[in-house]
Amino acid sequence: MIYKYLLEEAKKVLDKNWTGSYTVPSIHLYPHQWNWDSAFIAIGYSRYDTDRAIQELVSLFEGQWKNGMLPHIIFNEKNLGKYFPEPDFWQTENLEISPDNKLTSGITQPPIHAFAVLKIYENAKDKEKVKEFIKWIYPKLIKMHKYFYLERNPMDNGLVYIRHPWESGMDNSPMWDVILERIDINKIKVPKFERKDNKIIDSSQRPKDEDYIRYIYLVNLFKKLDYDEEKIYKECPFLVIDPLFNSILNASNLALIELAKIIGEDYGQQQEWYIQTSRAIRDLLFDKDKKIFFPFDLVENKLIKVETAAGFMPLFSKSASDYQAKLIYQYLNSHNFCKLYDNTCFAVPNFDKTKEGFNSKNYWRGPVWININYLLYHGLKNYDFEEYAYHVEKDILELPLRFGFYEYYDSETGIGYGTKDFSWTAALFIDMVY
Ligand code: 2M8
Repeated sequence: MIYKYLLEEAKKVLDKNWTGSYTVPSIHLYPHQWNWDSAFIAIGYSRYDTDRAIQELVSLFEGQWKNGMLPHIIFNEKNLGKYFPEPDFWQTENLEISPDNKLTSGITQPPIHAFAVLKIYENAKDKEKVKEFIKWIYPKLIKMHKYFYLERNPMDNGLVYIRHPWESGMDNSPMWDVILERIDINKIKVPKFERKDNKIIDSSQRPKDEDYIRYIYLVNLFKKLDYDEEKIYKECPFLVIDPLFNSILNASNLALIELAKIIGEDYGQQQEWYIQTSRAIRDLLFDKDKKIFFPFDLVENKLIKVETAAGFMPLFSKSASDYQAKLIYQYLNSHNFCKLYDNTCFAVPNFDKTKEGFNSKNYWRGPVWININYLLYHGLKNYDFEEYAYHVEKDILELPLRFGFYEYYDSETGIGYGTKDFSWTAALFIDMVY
C-alpha cells in the first residue's frame, strides 16, 4: 500500500511527542496530557507497541478524581507556563475529590477510553499481559461511567450533560454559539488572563477572544462553586446533552461489556446503561426533517438545531435506528457535508458547508478532523455503509499523505492547519494503515 512508507513518519511524530510516560498532543501548543487525545493515541500505539499503549492510559488514569471524573488535562509540572489555563486558574488541588499527587483541570472530555482499551486487547500479541492491564483499569472505567450516570444524568434517562465547550472536545463549534451568548461579556467579571494559543497559531484559525472570556467565566464559576456538581447544575448557563459525548460514552458501554467478559466480570450494569442511553438518544435527540441528531439545551429545554458532524455520531455507538441511519446517510452524502465522488471537498467537514458561519479553516467551525472521521468511519461500518466508509478512510489516509500530520485540514483545499506533528492524527493514521 502506498501509505505504508508514511507509517514510519507517523511513528516519529508520536516519538517526538512522547514524554517517557505519556504523549502530548503537540509539544508547543498542548504541552500536557489530554484526556481523549491519549485514548486515540493509545489506539495508534496498540498496533505496534502494546507497552506504550498501556503506559499512556496508566498515566492518564493516575489523574482520575476520587469521584470518578477523568479530568480533561493532567498537567506536567515541568512544562508549566507554556499553556493557558493552567493549575493556577483551575485551583483544583485542595479539593477533597481531586487526586492527591497530580495537578489537573476541573472538567472532563468524551470518554472514549473503554473503546481504546478493547482495541489494545484486540491488537495485542500478548493477550495475557493486556488482561492484567484490563484488570487494573476496568474498575476505574466503571467508576468513571458511574460518575456520569450518577452525577450528570439529570433526567435519569441515560443522557449525560457537559458543562463547558471544552468538555465537548469541539471547543468553538457553532453548536455552542447561542448558548454562549447567554453569557454577556459586558456584564460579567473574569480575572485578567493572557492567552498563549493565539501567539503560537494564527488567531484566524483559533477561537475568538470573546469565546475565551466565556470559557474562563465558566471555569471561574466552577471554582467559585467548589466544583460541587449539584451547585454547578443549578447555576451553570451551559448545560448541554451532546450527541458526540453521549455516543462515545455509549460505544464505551459496549466495550465495557466485552472487557467484562474478558476478565470474567458481570456486565449487567453496562448493558442497562447501553440500552437506556441508546433509547434516549434515538427518542430525544433526532430531528427527522433535518435528518440529523442535535444537542439538547438543558437550560431552555430544547434542541440546539445546528448541524455538525457530532450529529452523525450515534452511528458510532449503534444507537441510531435503521430508519434514522438511512436519513442521516442521505444528509451526509449531500453537498451540505461531502457528497461521494464530489472532488471539491474532503470527507467530512465538521459543520454543514451551506450554513452561515461555516469556515473551512477555523478550528471546530468547518475543517476536517481526523478523530471525528475515524469515529464516523466505524459508525458507517456498523450500518454497512461501506462505500462511504471507504471514502472517509481514503481521506483519513490521503490528507496526512499530501499535507502532513496536522491538527485539522481545510475541508475545501485539504491544506493542514493548526499545529503540525499532531499526535492523534498520526496515531489514527497508523491504526487505519495497519
Ligand atoms: C483542543 O482543546 C484545548 C482545550 O481542551 C485547547 O484549545 O486549548 C480541542 O481540539 C480538544 O478536543 C483537544 O483535546 C485539545 C488537545 O488536542 O485541543
